[in-house]
Amino acid sequence: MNNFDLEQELTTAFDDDNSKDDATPKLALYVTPICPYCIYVQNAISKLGLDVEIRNIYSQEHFEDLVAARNRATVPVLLISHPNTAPEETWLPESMDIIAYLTQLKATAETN
Ligand SMILES: N[C@@H](CCC(=O)N[C@@H](CS)C(=O)NCC(=O)O)C(=O)O
Repeated sequence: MNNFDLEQELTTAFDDDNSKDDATPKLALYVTPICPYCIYVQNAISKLGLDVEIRNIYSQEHFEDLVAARNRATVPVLLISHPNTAPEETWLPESMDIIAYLTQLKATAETN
């Protein structure tokens, strides 16, 4: 995700036309328990105090969803779901990009 896409994501997430509850994206992080990059992202999530569902890909269902979406099983990947806008889902890989997105999401939420 480049800076423009990131900005679009954040703008969509807190669009004035939507109520805050409807506009807030639902977040799920695909991980394995032994992946250091995943632990790194989960520590950042804890520090930011964000509500992110953790999906362990040792579960067949989560593994299949991840591979279907990305054609690979590399983790961590953040699934960003917008219930009311298109595109409905964004799969964001790369631990540093995930943390950058979540940090900006938190900052944007605090200023709204
Ligand atoms: N540059 C990536 C590295 C991610 C990575 O190497 N993940 C490992 C686990 S720690 C993995 O999923 N390896 C298995 C694979 O790529 O199929 C990041 O920072 O997120």
